[in-house]
Amino acid sequence: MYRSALFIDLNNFALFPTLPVGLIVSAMRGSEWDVDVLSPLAVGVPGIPRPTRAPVWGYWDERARWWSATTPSRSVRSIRKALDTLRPHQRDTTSKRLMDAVEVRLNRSPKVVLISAYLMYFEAVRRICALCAERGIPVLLGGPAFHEEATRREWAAIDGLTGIYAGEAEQGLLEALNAVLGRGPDPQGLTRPGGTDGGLAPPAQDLDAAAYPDYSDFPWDRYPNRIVSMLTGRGCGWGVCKFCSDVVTVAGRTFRSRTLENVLGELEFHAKVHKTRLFCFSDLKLNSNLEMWRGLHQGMQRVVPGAKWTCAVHVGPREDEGLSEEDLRAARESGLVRITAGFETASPAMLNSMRKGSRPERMAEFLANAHGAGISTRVTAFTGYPGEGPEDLDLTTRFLEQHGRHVERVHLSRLSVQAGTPLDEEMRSGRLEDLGFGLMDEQPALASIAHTNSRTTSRAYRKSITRLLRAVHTINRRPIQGDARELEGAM
Ligand code: B12
Ligand code: SF4
Repeated sequence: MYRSALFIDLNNFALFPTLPVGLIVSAMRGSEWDVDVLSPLAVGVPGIPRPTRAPVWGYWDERARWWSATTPSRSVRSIRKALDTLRPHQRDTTSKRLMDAVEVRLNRSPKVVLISAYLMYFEAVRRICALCAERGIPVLLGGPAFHEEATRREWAAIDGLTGIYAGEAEQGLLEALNAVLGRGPDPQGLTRPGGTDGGLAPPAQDLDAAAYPDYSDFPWDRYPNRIVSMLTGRGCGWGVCKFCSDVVTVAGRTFRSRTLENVLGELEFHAKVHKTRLFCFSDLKLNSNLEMWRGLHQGMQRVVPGAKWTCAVHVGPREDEGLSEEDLRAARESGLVRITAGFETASPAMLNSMRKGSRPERMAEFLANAHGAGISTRVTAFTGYPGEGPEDLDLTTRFLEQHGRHVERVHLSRLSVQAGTPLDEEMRSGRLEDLGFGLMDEQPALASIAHTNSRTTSRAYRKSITRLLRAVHTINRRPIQGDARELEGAM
């Protein structure tokens, strides 16, 4: 039978099965493919630990990380890079344990190997391709971040790789499979080594047409809780933040939504099949489609009694964002125990410059309402946007000090410029040079661009950063509300 495939899921996230892999496997089985799924966790490779409560020394750890990442000293940066490669997750995806497991599966002679990978898994993919090349087995690679031609070019040079599919699998997967097996023409989105670039496949349109993801191959006994990842749509209803790489990825382009009935049907299906009532919605912003958002509040407990769930929302500029006190109470009653919002900063000037569409006072109101409704809140924020000065950081610090009682977790990171974003274009145009912001090093294989930001090296800026890190640490040291604990770290 030529329809036998090995699917290697490199996205080793230890809390729940990988949604895109479940979707693809389901589509292949529906087309009579015999698929063997290899999940690293199933063969004992631990996943990336997700952040939970900050340890006592967390503040000092964060200070050291911030300093080593922003110092102009190239030697410190390269030591940091070297230390990064020693982190356990980097070792694990290329570990002997995983490669041995790959060899065992390859010895069953699949006709094709599929790999789903984030860009940080280059080395693992290279090794797997080498093993496949020894046996003459074609390899089809896909993942969220193959949207840039320069990235595909770097990856297409991997020995033993037959093709990279840049697109949502619902749109062209079976054609791509036939093509790498030499049984059909190359569809749009399929890039071949040494050939011309295959571009990007168009975004999938009829999302209801896809079969529900098949999670039966994942190591359920190794997850701490039985969480199912759900997706009601693709892209983000706002979609214009200049730094946002989510809306330029293959599945993030343009906003599309499933129907409520289709989503409720899937919730009911997973609850029965996997005996669970815990759900993590991976939508970029679940309140993009208010009909879906409010429909979930009304329908959730009907289809899954006792359901608990978590999601991310945008506290944006629309008059009705679905986040009123009443909405959030309804959400809580439907089982929403933890909510995440992209806060980014409390500086109105920075928010405008990013085109974030949020206002600090609206964010404060949202946090108070969510907390008041009994929902555990988490916000994401980052420093280092072009033009940001100590006064902007101080606004964020003051906001967290003032409203911190309504926030349970803050995920604070440093800006990273991702290829294909409006910020990337702005930086390349030289328009940010006056702000001391410029390109340092292109990393096409990672779709990432290292940058310099001279403003972050001033004494005043560094002082403001330490105050901000302290405010974040104070929040992250607190224990989390009981009800949300089962979903802590899922996002
Ligand atoms: C939900 C999510 C998570 C969740 C769940 C992840 C999981 N493994 O299930 C959590 C919070 C755990 C998470 C963690 C991380 N994530 Co994440 N995450 C997302 C998010 C928001 C949605 C992912 C998703 O479900 N998309 C919907 C599905 C349907 O789309 P998809 O994954 O692209 O898959 C489609 C196509 O790519 C294609 N496809 C995929 N694989 C294959 C394989 C083949 C053979 C073929 C033909 C096609 C194909 O078909 C799929 C179906 O349509 C994306 C943002 C985004 N825009 O995608 C980031 C994103 C995927 N994450 C990213 C990152 C960096 C991370 C972390 C490393 C962050 C961190 N530092 O901790 C970790 C690492 C997790 C890991 N790899 O083990 C990056 C990856 C970028 C990259 N360079 O590759 C993204 C794109 C965000 C971003 N813009 O930077 N993440
Ligand atoms: S609201 Fe969030 S997902 Fe939407 S464009 Fe902005 S950063 Fe991206």
